[in-house]
Amino acid sequence: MDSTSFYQKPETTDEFREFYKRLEKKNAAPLWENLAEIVPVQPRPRAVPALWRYEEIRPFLMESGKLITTQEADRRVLILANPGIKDRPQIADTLHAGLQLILPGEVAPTHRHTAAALRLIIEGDGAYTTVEGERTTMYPGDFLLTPSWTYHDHGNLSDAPTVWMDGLDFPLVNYLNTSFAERHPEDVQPVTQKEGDAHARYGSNLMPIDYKPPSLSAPIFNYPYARTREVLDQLYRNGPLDSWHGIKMQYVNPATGGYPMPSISAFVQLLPSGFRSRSYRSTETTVYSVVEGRGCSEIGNSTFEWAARDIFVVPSWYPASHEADKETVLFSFSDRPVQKVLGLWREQTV
Ligand code: 1HN
Repeated sequence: MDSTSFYQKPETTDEFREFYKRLEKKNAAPLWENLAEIVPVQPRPRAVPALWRYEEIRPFLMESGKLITTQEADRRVLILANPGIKDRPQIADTLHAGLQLILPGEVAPTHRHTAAALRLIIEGDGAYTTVEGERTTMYPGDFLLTPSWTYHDHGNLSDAPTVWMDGLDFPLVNYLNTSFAERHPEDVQPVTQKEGDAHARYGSNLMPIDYKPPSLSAPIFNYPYARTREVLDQLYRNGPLDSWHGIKMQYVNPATGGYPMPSISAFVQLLPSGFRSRSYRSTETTVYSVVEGRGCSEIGNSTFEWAARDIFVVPSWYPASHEADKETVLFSFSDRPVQKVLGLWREQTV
C-alpha cells in the first residue's frame, strides 16, 4: 500500500478503462481512482526544502539592474523559484518570495493589489517605502508591511543599491480567485503624513482613544530592526532559551495582539552561538531570511548551510532543526493565520 494514502486503488481492467473513457466525455470521473491523491494522510507539498545563497543571487540582481529600469519593470524583482514547482516561479505552494533591487534615484510607481506584501530589508540604508501616504525609511533587518489594497511605492534617495526580500500571499489569493490590482491615478501617490506618525500613534503602547481597527492589518507598517534586536538581546540575557526555537518572538498587530496581516505571520528568533535546536515541524509553509549569523539547518533529509542574507524555505510538515555557528538572528514568515482560522494548523516536536 502507498504509505501516503489510507486507501488502495482497485486493479484497473479494460472494462474499467472503457467505462472511464465514456465517463470523461460526460465531464465526470471516478473518485476511487483519485482518492489517494485527493486525501493524502499527511501534507504533500509540491515545494521542496531549498536555499538561495545571497552571494550567488546578488550578481544576477545587479545584472538585472543594468538590463532593466525600475520604471520599465514596475518592480525589479528576481523571484525565488522552488525547484519542486515547475509550472510557475514561486518559493512554495502558498507563498511568494523574491529579491527586489532599487538603484539610487529610482522610483517604483504607486499601485495596490489585494495580495498582501511584506519586506525584510537586506542591503542598503535610506531607501523608502510609502504606504497610504506615509513614508518610512528602511534599514537592514526592518520588517515592513504593505497590507492588502494599500497604495504603495518605493524610492531610493541614498547613493547605494537597496535590496529587500518581498514576501507575498498571492499564490493563496490567486487560488481563491480574489486578485484585484490597480495603479494610483498619479505615478507616485502624494505624501500626506509626517514620517513616523503611525509609529507614534499606534506603535508606542498607546492608542488613540476610541480607536477601532479599520482593517484586519496592523496600523503600523515598519517594525524597525534596531528595537527588535535590543529585545532579542535582553530576552537572551533573561532566558529561558526554548529547545526548539531559541528566543523566538512573533510580530504582532499592536491594536489587536493578532497577526500583522490576516494571511501572514512573521517571526524573529535569536539562536546563540553553538545552539542546536531540537527538531520541529508544523503545517505552515515558512520562509526564512538570515538577518545575522551563520549556521545550518536540517530540513527533511537535506542539510543547508547558510550565512547572513541567505533565504531558505521549509514547506509544510517537513521537520526542521537549526544549528548556529555564531550568534544568529532568523526572520521568518508563514501562512499560519490562514491555517489557524480554518482550524487546520498543526505542530509537532519530533
Ligand atoms: C509587488 O507589488 C511588489 O510592490 C513586490 O514592491 C513584489 C511580487 C508579486 C506581485 C506584486 C512591490 C511583488 C509585487
